[in-house]
Amino acid sequence: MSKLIITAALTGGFHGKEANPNLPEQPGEIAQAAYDCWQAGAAIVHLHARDPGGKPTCEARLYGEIVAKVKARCDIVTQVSTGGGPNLSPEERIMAIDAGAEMASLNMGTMVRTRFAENSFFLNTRSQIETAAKAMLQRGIKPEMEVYSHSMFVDVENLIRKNMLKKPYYVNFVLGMTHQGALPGEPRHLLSLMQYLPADAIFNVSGVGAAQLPLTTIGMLLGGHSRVGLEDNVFYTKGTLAMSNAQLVERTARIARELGREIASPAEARQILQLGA
Ligand code: KMH
Ligand code: ZN
Repeated sequence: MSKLIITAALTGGFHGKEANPNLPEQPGEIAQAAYDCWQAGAAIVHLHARDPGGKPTCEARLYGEIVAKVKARCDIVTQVSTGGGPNLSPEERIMAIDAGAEMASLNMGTMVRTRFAENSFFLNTRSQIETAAKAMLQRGIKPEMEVYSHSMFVDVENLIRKNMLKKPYYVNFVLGMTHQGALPGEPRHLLSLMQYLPADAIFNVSGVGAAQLPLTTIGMLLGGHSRVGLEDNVFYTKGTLAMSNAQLVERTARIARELGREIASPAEARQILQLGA
């Protein structure tokens, strides 16, 4: 197995400090959290931007400030979100790719929210996905394809067939979202989703809420990579809020070492994912 790439998802586009006061929202605290996660073993940082009032935004200037601040602190791989938040349109969300990051998320299908703007669409049509993939390819940005259910592999295959992706194809299984169209955070879904991975794909596992620890641990045993952080889960254990994103990264690194899986540095992650190739 390759070394384990740990991704830290610090902020997200939904809950904020009301859910956990340690969740970083503003550029300075996001850069500090990225640095702490880098020291704890994270090789990639998944970034969302918030305006001064804490509202999700994909404004390139603000995103650019965050990416620059993070790069000034350490060599962690920067990954911006094009998922944004429930208040943002696909056209607004794609602006994030001009923030100067090495990677960006690419959500591989449309779902309906059942919380946070209930019954609104998390819109990702095939043409929007293709437009985003082409824009990332032109900029040398590596997409992380966010896959929430089996049917989204139709769009993964579509991008591959149309040469809009470079190998290795990077798939992040996101399990446990409450959106209609997403799969619950259960190991059986992870095992079945893995059957759909195309050749030349590398996978990562993200679990939302209580699913984060068990699913990311199973994922690392299956040869995958792991994403943890307050974006996906604000608790350390049942009823106990996590002290920081770094605390969640430290635990995942500790578990991996106990399981005999070494941790990839940012430089090693760039090699494994062939960033900039
Ligand atoms: N909210 C996560 C569960 C994105 O930012 O584009 C999935 C995500 C998507 O992080
Ligand atoms: Zn995100």
